[in-house]
Amino acid sequence: MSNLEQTLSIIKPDAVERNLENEIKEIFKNNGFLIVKEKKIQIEKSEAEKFYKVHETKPFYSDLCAYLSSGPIVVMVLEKENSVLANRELMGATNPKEAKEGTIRKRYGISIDKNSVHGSDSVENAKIEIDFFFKD
Ligand code: IDP
Ligand code: MG
Repeated sequence: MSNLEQTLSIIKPDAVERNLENEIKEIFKNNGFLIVKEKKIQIEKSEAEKFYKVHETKPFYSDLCAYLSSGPIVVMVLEKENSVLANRELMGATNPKEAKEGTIRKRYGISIDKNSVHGSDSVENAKIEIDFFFKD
Protein backbone atom coordinates (compact mmCIF):
# COMPACT_ATOMS: atom_id res chain seq x y z
CA MET A 1 0.00 0.00 0.00
CA SER A 2 1.24 3.46 -0.87
CA ASN A 3 2.18 5.72 2.02
CA LEU A 4 3.54 8.92 0.56
CA GLU A 5 4.74 11.14 3.43
CA GLN A 6 6.43 14.46 3.87
CA THR A 7 9.17 15.13 6.41
CA LEU A 8 11.19 18.18 7.38
CA SER A 9 14.92 18.19 6.78
CA ILE A 10 17.41 20.87 7.76
CA ILE A 11 20.98 21.16 6.51
CA LYS A 12 22.54 22.65 9.65
CA PRO A 13 25.08 25.51 9.85
CA ASP A 14 28.17 23.28 10.02
CA ALA A 15 27.29 21.69 6.67
CA VAL A 16 26.17 24.89 4.93
CA GLU A 17 29.40 26.53 6.10
CA ARG A 18 31.42 23.74 4.43
CA ASN A 19 29.46 24.16 1.17
CA LEU A 20 27.88 20.72 1.49
CA GLU A 21 24.38 21.90 0.54
CA ASN A 22 24.38 20.55 -3.02
CA GLU A 23 26.15 17.32 -2.11
CA ILE A 24 23.61 16.56 0.62
CA LYS A 25 20.66 17.43 -1.64
CA GLU A 26 22.04 15.01 -4.25
CA ILE A 27 22.11 12.25 -1.61
CA PHE A 28 18.43 12.86 -0.85
CA LYS A 29 17.51 12.86 -4.55
CA ASN A 30 19.60 9.75 -5.25
CA ASN A 31 17.72 8.00 -2.44
CA GLY A 32 14.34 8.76 -3.98
CA PHE A 33 13.36 11.87 -2.02
CA LEU A 34 11.65 14.69 -3.86
CA ILE A 35 12.53 18.14 -2.51
CA VAL A 36 9.10 19.77 -2.71
CA LYS A 37 9.96 22.99 -0.86
CA GLU A 38 13.24 24.53 0.20
CA LYS A 39 14.65 27.79 1.44
CA LYS A 40 17.97 29.02 2.80
CA ILE A 41 17.49 31.19 5.86
CA GLN A 42 19.12 32.26 9.09
CA ILE A 43 16.87 32.16 12.14
CA GLU A 44 16.93 34.09 15.44
CA LYS A 45 17.86 32.23 18.61
CA SER A 46 14.29 32.81 19.85
CA GLU A 47 12.96 30.92 16.81
CA ALA A 48 15.40 28.06 17.40
CA GLU A 49 14.14 27.92 20.99
CA LYS A 50 10.58 27.44 19.69
CA PHE A 51 11.66 24.83 17.15
CA TYR A 52 13.58 22.80 19.75
CA LYS A 53 11.10 23.39 22.60
CA VAL A 54 10.84 19.61 23.25
CA HIS A 55 14.47 19.78 24.41
CA GLU A 56 14.08 22.78 26.73
CA THR A 57 14.91 20.82 29.88
CA LYS A 58 18.09 19.29 28.41
CA PRO A 59 21.47 20.63 29.51
CA PHE A 60 22.48 21.26 25.88
CA TYR A 61 19.33 23.27 24.98
CA SER A 62 20.83 26.75 25.06
CA ASP A 63 23.95 25.73 23.09
CA LEU A 64 21.78 23.83 20.60
CA CYS A 65 19.60 26.88 19.93
CA ALA A 66 22.61 29.19 19.70
CA TYR A 67 24.17 26.78 17.22
CA LEU A 68 21.10 26.38 14.95
CA SER A 69 20.83 30.18 14.74
CA SER A 70 24.58 30.73 14.25
CA GLY A 71 24.57 30.73 10.45
CA PRO A 72 22.53 29.97 7.34
CA ILE A 73 20.54 26.73 7.20
CA VAL A 74 18.69 25.04 4.36
CA VAL A 75 15.18 23.94 5.31
CA MET A 76 13.47 21.41 3.03
CA VAL A 77 10.24 19.46 2.77
CA LEU A 78 11.13 15.98 1.53
CA GLU A 79 8.59 13.62 0.02
CA LYS A 80 8.87 9.87 -0.40
CA GLU A 81 7.12 6.67 0.67
CA ASN A 82 7.55 6.44 4.47
CA SER A 83 9.84 9.45 4.29
CA VAL A 84 10.01 10.11 8.04
CA LEU A 85 11.66 6.78 8.80
CA ALA A 86 13.56 6.67 5.50
CA ASN A 87 15.12 10.06 6.27
CA ARG A 88 16.05 9.04 9.84
CA GLU A 89 17.79 5.98 8.42
CA LEU A 90 19.62 7.97 5.76
CA MET A 91 20.73 10.57 8.35
CA GLY A 92 22.09 8.02 10.81
CA ALA A 93 22.44 8.20 14.59
CA THR A 94 22.43 11.57 16.39
CA ASN A 95 26.08 11.07 17.34
CA PRO A 96 28.10 10.79 14.09
CA LYS A 97 30.51 8.46 15.91
CA GLU A 98 27.68 5.96 16.29
CA ALA A 99 26.20 6.49 12.81
CA LYS A 100 26.39 3.63 10.33
CA GLU A 101 28.57 3.64 7.20
CA GLY A 102 26.81 5.30 4.31
CA THR A 103 24.70 7.68 6.42
CA ILE A 104 24.86 11.45 6.08
CA ARG A 105 25.95 12.00 9.67
CA LYS A 106 28.69 9.35 9.41
CA ARG A 107 29.99 11.01 6.27
CA TYR A 108 29.72 14.68 7.21
CA GLY A 109 28.99 15.01 10.94
CA ILE A 110 31.70 16.58 13.07
CA SER A 111 30.30 15.95 16.56
CA ILE A 112 27.02 15.24 18.38
CA ASP A 113 26.07 18.92 18.16
CA LYS A 114 27.50 19.64 14.71
CA ASN A 115 25.84 16.65 13.09
CA SER A 116 25.04 18.32 9.75
CA VAL A 117 21.34 17.48 9.39
CA HIS A 118 18.01 17.50 11.20
CA GLY A 119 15.09 15.22 10.36
CA SER A 120 11.60 14.96 11.87
CA ASP A 121 11.22 11.97 14.20
CA SER A 122 7.51 11.17 13.59
CA VAL A 123 4.76 11.90 11.10
CA GLU A 124 3.04 14.08 13.70
CA ASN A 125 6.17 16.15 14.37
CA ALA A 126 6.89 16.37 10.63
CA LYS A 127 3.56 18.19 10.17
CA ILE A 128 4.31 20.55 13.06
CA GLU A 129 7.86 21.24 11.79
CA ILE A 130 6.75 21.79 8.17
CA ASP A 131 4.14 24.27 9.39
CA PHE A 132 6.75 25.96 11.58
CA PHE A 133 8.92 26.84 8.58
CA PHE A 134 6.51 26.93 5.66
CA LYS A 135 3.11 28.11 6.92
CA ASP A 136 2.41 31.48 5.34
P1 IDP B 1 18.10 14.01 16.46
O1 IDP B 1 18.58 15.28 15.79
O2 IDP B 1 18.86 12.81 16.01
O3 IDP B 1 16.61 13.85 16.37
P2 IDP B 1 17.64 14.81 19.22
O4 IDP B 1 17.78 13.91 20.37
O5 IDP B 1 16.27 15.21 18.79
O6 IDP B 1 18.45 14.15 18.00
O7 IDP B 1 18.50 16.11 19.55
C1 IDP B 1 18.38 17.27 18.75
C2 IDP B 1 19.76 17.78 18.48
O8 IDP B 1 20.35 18.19 19.70
C3 IDP B 1 20.73 16.77 17.89
O9 IDP B 1 20.66 16.66 16.48
C4 IDP B 1 22.07 17.33 18.33
O10 IDP B 1 22.47 18.37 17.45
C5 IDP B 1 21.74 17.93 19.67
N1 IDP B 1 22.08 17.02 20.76
C6 IDP B 1 21.43 15.89 21.10
N2 IDP B 1 22.00 15.29 22.16
C7 IDP B 1 23.05 16.08 22.49
C8 IDP B 1 24.05 16.00 23.52
O11 IDP B 1 24.08 15.08 24.34
N3 IDP B 1 24.96 17.02 23.55
C9 IDP B 1 24.94 18.04 22.66
N4 IDP B 1 24.03 18.16 21.68
C10 IDP B 1 23.10 17.18 21.59
MG1 MG C 1 15.06 14.98 17.16
